[in-house]
Amino acid sequence: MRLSRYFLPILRETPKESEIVSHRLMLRAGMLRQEAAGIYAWLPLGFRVLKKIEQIVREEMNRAGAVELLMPTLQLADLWRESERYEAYGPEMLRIQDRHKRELLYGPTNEEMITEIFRAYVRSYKNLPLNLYHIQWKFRDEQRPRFGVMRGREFLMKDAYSFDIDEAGARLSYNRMFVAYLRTFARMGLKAIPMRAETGPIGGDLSHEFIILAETGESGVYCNKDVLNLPVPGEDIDYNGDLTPIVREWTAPYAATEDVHDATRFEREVPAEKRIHTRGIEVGQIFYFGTKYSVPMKATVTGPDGAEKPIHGGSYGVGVSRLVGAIIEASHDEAGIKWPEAVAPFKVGLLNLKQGDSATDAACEKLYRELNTRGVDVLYDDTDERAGAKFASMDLIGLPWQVIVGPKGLADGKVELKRRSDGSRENVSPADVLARLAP
Ligand code: 5CA
Repeated sequence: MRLSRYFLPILRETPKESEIVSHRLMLRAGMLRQEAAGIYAWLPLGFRVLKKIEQIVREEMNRAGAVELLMPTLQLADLWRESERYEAYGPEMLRIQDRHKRELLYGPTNEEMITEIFRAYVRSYKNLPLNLYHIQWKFRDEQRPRFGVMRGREFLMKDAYSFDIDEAGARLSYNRMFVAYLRTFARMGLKAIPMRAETGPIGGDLSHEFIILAETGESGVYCNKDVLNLPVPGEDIDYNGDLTPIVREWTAPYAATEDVHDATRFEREVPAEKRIHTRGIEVGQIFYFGTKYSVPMKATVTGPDGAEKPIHGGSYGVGVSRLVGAIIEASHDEAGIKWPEAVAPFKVGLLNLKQGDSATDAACEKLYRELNTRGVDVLYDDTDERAGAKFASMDLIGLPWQVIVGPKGLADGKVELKRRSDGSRENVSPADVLARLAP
């Protein structure tokens, strides 16, 4: 992509409405535009990151055996009356009427709808276990939308729903999602800690929140430092094998959100030097809620003995749009964002320091063409901004690599290769750039 043809409205000034660094950087880097409180337009750079995150989530869900579908954003109120959540959900639910005066709502979550789909088609335990998911916009009329995409009103969520014949089966499904979440967040360069958590309006008695430690997080959390160094399962993990040892290892060190924190246990189990009490960002939450929806909504299957049984369910959410902010909170410096390569909007920024100079233009065009041919995402700054402004913009938008092409270096056959994560720089030939960035 040529910057001169792109749409990247960078702000030089710090926008005053932003209270935390990720929100500030997303606005400054031209990723996001607020349209109403907690409702945002995703500008091209932000949209690229959102799609990268979504794709990682999708790949790890598929690997764990979940099946993707897509449910609508609007739902019928009557469906929620069946589970008795229509009144209970309260003012966070956005209620809408159509021209025929039918009551609709903009879905804050999809337990009811997926249960309705399940019961329409699945009759036998032989079709279980089943895990269906979608990645869809949700709406929650939060009392205090804030911190940009961290607590929005409209936000993108991945929500998966598991169906099993009994509790034992449902716990295996829960474990599969638990492990898939460890992998998902690690692939984004994050250390997400599973913590025991409250279940709130989703219900049930078994739940973990996946938390990124950060001072700017909204939840108070307590944990044992040991949990920060546990190994994340590799991509060869067998989801049909026994995952209990992994779940056990990850749930052995104390880790709990403040809602369920047990101070006596914390002090008894965790030596003083290993106690962490800080704040965190909840990037995902998983629930086992048994028959909470299947009983009132009559979602049953016939078991091996021929008897009808209500299915045991769980639901598993990831805050896809919140993750964009969470990753920035975890990875930035004074100059701007530092994208982990897996979620970066482009892998490389190519800077022409003297646009209009025939030698630098030719070298840049050649590199741009060759990188593109090899499938590397490049943002080529071919504008006639001065060098200082180009450096500042590139650091701000945080692409993992910068290739800096100026007349002085070129005279020696060299360009500069800068790594954004640690600021390290090397003078290399254009051929080496290709070898390094497009091996
Ligand atoms: N039905 C369940 C699991 S699918 C559910 O809705 N869980 S949830 O309420 O915990 O939401 C799942 C994830 O969505 C959260 O972990 C969080 O990362 C994200 N999320 C929730 N509310 C918001 C919000 N207002 N803005 C941005 N992300 C949010």
